[in-house]
Amino acid sequence: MKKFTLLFGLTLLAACSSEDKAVDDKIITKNDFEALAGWNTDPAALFRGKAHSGRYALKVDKDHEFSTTFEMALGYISPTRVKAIHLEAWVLLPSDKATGVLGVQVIEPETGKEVFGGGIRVAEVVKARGKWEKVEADYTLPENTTPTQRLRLSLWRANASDQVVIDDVTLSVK
Ligand SMILES: [Ca+2]
Repeated sequence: MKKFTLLFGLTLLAACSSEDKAVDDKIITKNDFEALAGWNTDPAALFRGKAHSGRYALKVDKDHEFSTTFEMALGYISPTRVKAIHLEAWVLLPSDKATGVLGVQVIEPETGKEVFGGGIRVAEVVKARGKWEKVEADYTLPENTTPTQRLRLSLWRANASDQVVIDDVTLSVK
């Protein structure tokens, strides 16, 4: 019986870990921003209140032109070339004065030169005001990217005079 239990446990463990791995392989970053405040991140750069998950989210407003930024070398994301990516996030626009872009870029590490740029113009996609809404988009990356070039994701205020809030962001390899 003891042997059986052990075997069953091991099988279960193996099943769980292989399943987790299948999911993790595709995800580049997934953030609910709950554990970010104070970890080298100015708490004032985060939204604190009724977030989509928990009480923290990412924001831009009249005092914050860009949000805290995700950045990672393409070669670190995947040993093979990243051909396309999928972005999804939850957005809260309090009013029509909230615009902003959830932007994706590939940049040269030394010069910061943009080799690819895309993004979701949230006010054009999100219909509701004062309510969380999901947005998503796919991007095909250029064929000549190199492993040292960096994938960057951030929220930009554009010409918003009201705050733009995003939560539960997932960026994955498509
Ligand atoms: Ca959150």
